[in-house]
Amino acid sequence: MNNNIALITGVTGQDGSYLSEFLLAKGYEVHGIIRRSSVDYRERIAHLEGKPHFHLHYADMGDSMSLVKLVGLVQPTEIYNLAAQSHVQVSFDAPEFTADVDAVGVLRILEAVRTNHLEKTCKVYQASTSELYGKVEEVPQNENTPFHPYSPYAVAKLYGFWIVKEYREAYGMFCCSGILFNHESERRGETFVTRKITLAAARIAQGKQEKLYLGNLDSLRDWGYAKDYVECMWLILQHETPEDFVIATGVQHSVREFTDLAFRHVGIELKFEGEGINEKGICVGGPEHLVGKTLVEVSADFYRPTDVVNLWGDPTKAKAKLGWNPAKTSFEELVKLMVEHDMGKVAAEGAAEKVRTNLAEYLEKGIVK
Ligand code: NAP
Ligand code: F7E
Repeated sequence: MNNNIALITGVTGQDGSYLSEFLLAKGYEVHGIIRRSSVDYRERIAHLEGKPHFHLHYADMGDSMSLVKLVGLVQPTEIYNLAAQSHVQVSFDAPEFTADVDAVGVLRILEAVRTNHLEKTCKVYQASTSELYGKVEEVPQNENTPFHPYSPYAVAKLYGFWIVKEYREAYGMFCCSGILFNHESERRGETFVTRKITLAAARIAQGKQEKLYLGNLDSLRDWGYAKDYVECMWLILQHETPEDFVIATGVQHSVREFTDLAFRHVGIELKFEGEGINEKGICVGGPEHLVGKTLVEVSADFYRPTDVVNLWGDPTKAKAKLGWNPAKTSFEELVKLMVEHDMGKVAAEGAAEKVRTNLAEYLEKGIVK
């Protein structure tokens, strides 16, 4: 009998797909939660469907009954709670839904474990976030830095963090939070800033998009590679004691720097001129027909009511206690692998992929944030 049974909420997401691959390679029986949708959204896990040790079940983070029943059926030894409304800007538009899934959803998972009397046999990993530091009170941020959440998303995630800590102390459960800083990949959702940039750079280079509109170019992030970060989720649950960990690279860059590098990789040199809402990225090198053109503009549509602008993680504890290597994939390698992937993806896009083209157009015009 296999004693390694994982239940992953958010299995269709960026992290859920990489974590599934990671756990299957380790010999786990992997169960994932999916939601019914009117369109196919299982692109990231399509290659895993049908594999003997990979199982999908319908449930929803807003539906306690479905979670209790599923935890009882699967009898997991490890739960990875990755499901969330994970877009910070969207959380301003849908704050109640965000709170229900990202805050109360965590409680529902913990209670599903207790209801099935699995407190002593099932460990729980909670996908926490650097957004908890929000309007930062210290730079760089570590496990002792005070929290100052600065969006409905972050406030909901703060509840998730504290309820996990509470159940650990009240019921002796092995449940912990990974406080993960931004992590990206070729599977990143297309409305997060990195993927929006790499796709736009590829489309502009191939003549399929005119311009890229962005929000705050000064915003600073500690960007890592999602594939490296899922290993840490597993390491946190293998540690002898349940503890919370900051997972980050320890290196910080601005949105402007990310943009500059992504465009460089497609052979376009940008020069940024102006300030704030008037800043523009002008092509000063590359294909002749683009030189002199403004390829990047700032749009107020992508500014947030409150924005987190200085995230920089200190992964010392994860390095020392988990033996995790935060420098496995550098910022430069990350940008390169995302751009190379998107150059291939855009080249393959044709008339048959009209839906994707529409999304690109909506993103460009700020209709979809
Ligand atoms: P993602 O790509 O947006 O995936 C989110 C997942 O949650 C999707 O599988 C989504 O399912 C699922 N989900 C949303 N609402 C649900 C509901 N009501 N019931 C069931 N499933 C639901 O996010 P990610 O980047 O992989 O991030 C994974 C987790 O880490 C999230 O909790 C996020 O908040 C957190 N986090 C992410 C980062 C980062 O930089 N990526 C950093 C820190 C923390 P559908 O496919 O059906 O929408
Ligand atoms: O924004 C700025 C924006 O949406 C990063 C989630 O995975 O990581 C992610 O949240 C920064 C922000 O990610 C645009 O204002 C400028 O300062 O890529 P993002 P995020 O908000 O950091 C954390 C750790 C999570 O937990 C979340 O789940 O970039 N920015 N211009 C823009 N952002 C977007 N999306 N689009 C722009 O055009």
